[in-house]
Amino acid sequence: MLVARGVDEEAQQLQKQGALDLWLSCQGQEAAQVGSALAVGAEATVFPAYREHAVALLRGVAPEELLAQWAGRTFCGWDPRRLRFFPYTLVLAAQTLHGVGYSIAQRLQGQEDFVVVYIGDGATSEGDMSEAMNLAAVESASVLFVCQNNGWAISKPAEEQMRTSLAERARGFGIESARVSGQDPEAVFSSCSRAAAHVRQQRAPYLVEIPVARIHGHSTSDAQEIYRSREDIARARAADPVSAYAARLSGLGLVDSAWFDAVDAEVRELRERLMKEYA
Ligand SMILES: Cc1ncc(C[n+]2csc(CCOP(=O)(O)OP(=O)(O)O)c2C)c(N)n1
Ligand SMILES: [Mg+2]
Repeated sequence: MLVARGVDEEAQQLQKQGALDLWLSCQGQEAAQVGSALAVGAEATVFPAYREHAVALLRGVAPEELLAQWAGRTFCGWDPRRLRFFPYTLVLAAQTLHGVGYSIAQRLQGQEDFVVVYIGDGATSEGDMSEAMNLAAVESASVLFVCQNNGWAISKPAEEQMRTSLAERARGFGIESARVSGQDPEAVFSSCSRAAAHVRQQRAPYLVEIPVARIHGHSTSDAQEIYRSREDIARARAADPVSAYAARLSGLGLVDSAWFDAVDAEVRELRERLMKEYA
């Protein structure tokens, strides 16, 4: 979570300097991403949206590779097949059908068919998501949908896009589901571990909805202060899962200042590498 935060901070800086064209921050969503990515394990094939930077880093995407697309150097940046981490998909919800189709095709060929699809709350309004959920349900596809609900589709609040939770909507398609706070990585890990076990054992889809607090604007091209109240932004900052989890582990005596210093040094080195490559 700390490494993802550092890479995200550096990418935002590089965008300000003009080295990147755009950056979509994952700050506030690290616990949801790390907890879910660790729970599903290395065999799962992941179909991300475009903000899953902590998942990408855990799958083995190098920070330089992660930034390449946003510098306009490539359409992807990493090897999707080797890492089992598909390219970021900016066409909202297209990855849901890619993921379900991939899982079905893998099963037909007798190959590993466990797929994880990440999606935002706003993108679930796309027809593709409904098609993907229905197809996954009727084909009993081994797909885990992970919806990070950060409450916003750019400036459109989630309350204006849906009348039920995503977890409830999934059940309407015949997909079992759970809802777990994205504040605590361990709670996310437990919930997603149970969900992954369900997908593997039942060979059936599952959806986990994870409410998260988006700390920054939608992207570096967005000024969230225009449409979002100061209190709401302050609440998101105060609920920061990275500092909360760091404080909790310190309080329990599980990590000490030497451990934090070592992580800091690792993050500094990564940031310097990124500066050299892109600035
Ligand atoms: C098909 C399509 N329509 C519209 C857009 C423009 N767009 C980009 S991101 C976004 C909001 C998505 O919100 P959400 O799914 O909640 O993801 P978040 O950015 O909050 O992580 C929109 C409308 C797009 N990229 N693709
Ligand atoms: Mg959103």
